[in-house]
Amino acid sequence: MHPHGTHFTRAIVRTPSASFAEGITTAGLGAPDLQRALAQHAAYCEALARLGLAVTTLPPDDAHPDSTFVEDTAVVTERGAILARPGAPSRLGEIAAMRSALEKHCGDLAAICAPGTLDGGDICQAGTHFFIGLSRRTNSEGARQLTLWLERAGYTASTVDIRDDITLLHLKSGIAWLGPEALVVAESLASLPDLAADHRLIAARAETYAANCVRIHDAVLMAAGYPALAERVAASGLRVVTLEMSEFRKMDGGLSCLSIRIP
Ligand code: CIR
Repeated sequence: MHPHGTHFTRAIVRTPSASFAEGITTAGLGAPDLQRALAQHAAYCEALARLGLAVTTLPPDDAHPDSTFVEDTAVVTERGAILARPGAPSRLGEIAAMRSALEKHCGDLAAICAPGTLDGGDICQAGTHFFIGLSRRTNSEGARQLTLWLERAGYTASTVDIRDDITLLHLKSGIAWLGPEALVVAESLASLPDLAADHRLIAARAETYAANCVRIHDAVLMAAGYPALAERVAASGLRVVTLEMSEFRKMDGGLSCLSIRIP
């Protein structure tokens, strides 16, 4: 048995659109190459399939350049799913397609309502507990609504305020729960008491990008090119699978945000 939050049967992804380079970014790494992004996306989907997940691919949506970052549009748990309400106005229109896609697999959906905002990238499931990042995208009202919903489902939740950390877009840009074996934490968040835990793996500043990784079954999907963290994850007993993420990084996207994973 895999711990809660690490076992999945299905994933929803969305192919990057021709407008991908017009999405929001602060990375300063130059424009992404669409062909390369498509190839990296295909390899990502293949990795999910190899882990046994049925992958549903939504068609590209030119009107929403950031729509390949599907994770931000919903929070899916073993006990139901809730639609998010992205904090960036240009991304609000991404929810409709996700609603139809998710309804097929998760039944009735709850939803975060205005004035709440919440990006799925701010939500980190750690077993039956959820860390909710308060960020430039997720406000306290969004966090409050999600907390109520999670508590009703029998989970616990706590907030982690990352608004002072200009290096991180979302909470999960800086942490990943890999099961009881390890909580990956970016060095810039390491002093936060909310994230004190046994078995922490601190990602050095030069490897912050790799702190956004995803455990699926006994494997951890990690961005390629960050050997120190990869070695430490492997030493915790999990199998590391690396994926090229350069074009998504240019658009501030982490590895987790390219999929919604469904238990
Ligand atoms: C945005 O700024 O919303 C997108 N360009 C990137 C979103 C990345 N999402 C994530 O890491 N969960």
